[in-house]
Amino acid sequence: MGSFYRAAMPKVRSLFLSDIHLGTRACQAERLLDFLREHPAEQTFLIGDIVDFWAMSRSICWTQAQNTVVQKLLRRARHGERVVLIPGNHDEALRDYCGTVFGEIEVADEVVHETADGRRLLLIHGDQFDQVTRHHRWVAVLGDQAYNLLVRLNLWLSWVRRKLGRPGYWSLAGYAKRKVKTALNFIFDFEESAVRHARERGLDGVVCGHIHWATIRDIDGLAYINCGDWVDSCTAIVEHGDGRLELIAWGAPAPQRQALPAPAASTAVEV
Ligand SMILES: [Mn+2]
Repeated sequence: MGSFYRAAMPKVRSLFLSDIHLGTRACQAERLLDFLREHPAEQTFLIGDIVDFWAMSRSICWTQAQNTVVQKLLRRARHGERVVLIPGNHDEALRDYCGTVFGEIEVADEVVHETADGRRLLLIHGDQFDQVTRHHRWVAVLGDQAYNLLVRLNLWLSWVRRKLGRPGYWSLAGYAKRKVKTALNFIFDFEESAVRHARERGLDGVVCGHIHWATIRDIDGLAYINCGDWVDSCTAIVEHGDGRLELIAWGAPAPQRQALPAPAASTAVEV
């Protein structure tokens, strides 16, 4: 019965997903199922952190919807769609299986994908480019509103310090701002490193995940593409029949996110 709808729905050429973080409470499995239903594809690339073994070692949250996500992906592979799993750092246990096939899903460390318009893109999770905080927790980023709140909080704090007779001036907002700058530098370093790697390999660009910040950008003539995540922003990259790549935000109700030149702070999940 589902096949009727599937036949009616035009297939996209490729689907790129990353950072689904199955096994965590934050995973937006229902929205992903909804997205998958609307986007049959000739090939599906799962670009890392699909199952969050790190989080699961602390506590497991495995819902029916998450189960269905796995079933739907296996079903795609069974029905002749190409499905490739590229492990990330949260599912690095699967890296031992690179080069093998299970349930008709290929497991690979990385893939060089050629788009319909002939561009060669490196598909890789991206933790390999995360030099700054490679083994550290993600830096939470504060938005404008939080910043304004801090400015006001700081006025109060200064008053308290004066009352207590503490000399000097210490800016809480300034401190927060430096933290944000550090986080942004981290992202720029990551993007540059990814693109540099693709260039050294003679490729036209890179499709990755890991930092939970979806984008399609041109960096020095190369394509930098990030799939985003399914714990907060619910984003995916789609390749159409003509090779055009599109970033799809699946019903993300966050207009303030655009005003903020920082990644959506994924509260529960570290990269
Ligand atoms: Mn990751």
